[in-house]
Amino acid sequence: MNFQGLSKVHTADELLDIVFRQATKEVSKLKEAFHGEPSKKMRDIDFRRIQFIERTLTGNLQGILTMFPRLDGFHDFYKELVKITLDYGQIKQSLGAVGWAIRKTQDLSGKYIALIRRCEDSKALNKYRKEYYGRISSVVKQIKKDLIYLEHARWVMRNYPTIKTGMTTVCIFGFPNVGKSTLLSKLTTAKPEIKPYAFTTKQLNIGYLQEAHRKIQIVDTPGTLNRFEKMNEVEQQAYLALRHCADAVVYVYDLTESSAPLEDQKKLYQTVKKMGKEIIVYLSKTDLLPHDRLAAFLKPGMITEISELRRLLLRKAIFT
Ligand SMILES: Nc1nc2c(ncn2[C@@H]2O[C@H](COP(=O)(O)OP(=O)(O)OP(=O)(O)O)[C@@H](O)[C@H]2O)c(=O)[nH]1
Ligand SMILES: [Mg+2]
Repeated sequence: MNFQGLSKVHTADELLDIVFRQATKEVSKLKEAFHGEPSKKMRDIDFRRIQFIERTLTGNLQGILTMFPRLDGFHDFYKELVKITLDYGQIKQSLGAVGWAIRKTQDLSGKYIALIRRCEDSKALNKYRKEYYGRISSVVKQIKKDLIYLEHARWVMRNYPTIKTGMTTVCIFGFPNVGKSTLLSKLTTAKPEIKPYAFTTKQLNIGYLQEAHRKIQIVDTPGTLNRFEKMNEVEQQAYLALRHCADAVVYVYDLTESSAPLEDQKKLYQTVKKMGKEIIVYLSKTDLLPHDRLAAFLKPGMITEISELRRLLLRKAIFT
């Protein structure tokens, strides 16, 4: 899913300003066109003014409803992501309020168009016009908080990772600083931030490993500690990707222990194992390891070479 295309939700004041300003411009064009026919001028202009405001305002509000993806249709990963980053109920309620404002604008416009049609007197026309502007302003102001919340939701969603939920996906998982992002950068063309300290990655980094017609999605996760009960938002994202998107996991061990004691890394491995996903063990930083240290840990199936991991992953890839 791709949330980057969501466009700004205006505040109530901005929206009214845009709509009324455009209406004023439209009216001055009409005034020029009707020059020389003062008798029909006022009523017709107000009639068209209301039609224009109705069209512009409902068009704008409808745009918000169309732009926001339907939460019910979300993949589980994004549903859960919305739940940890936003108030799911509030989004639904705010979208409902926008729908209400559209209907109310249509009702009011219909009502005032009917009043103006029958009106012969310019004083009454002025009164109706003012009333109409006031009532439309009040409708939009009633959804002020909803527009603010939807803009907040859009802003949060824009930073969501774009995961292709239909593609075979492998998550790189492990303690902070073990070399997960380095691995992603070696397997794919992705250029994640790599630093010699822990907690460098703060969101999911995504890359694609492709060869001929085979393609696999690789997700580099923020390093997580073995504390599933008290995860922060960043760690929760890593966990959600693992749970809902991963077909397999590449678990990275750093035997140099420059990142974490081996015992802690083993414990995290056991926790991940409980999720029931296929796990491929990759040993990083082997260039820094004495040969006997590596030999003591190495078991069949564990991978130390990028080329070997690449081959194994490509065998799992989907055909494109
Ligand atoms: N010598 C050597 N250094 C490595 C290797 N892999 C990673 N490093 C170094 O280890 C440090 C951490 O690497 P990252 O790839 O940022 O580690 P990470 O697991 O993504 O870290 P977080 O995002 O903080 O969880 C960097 O200084 C890397 O250059 C390796 O195979 N050999
Ligand atoms: Mg990283």
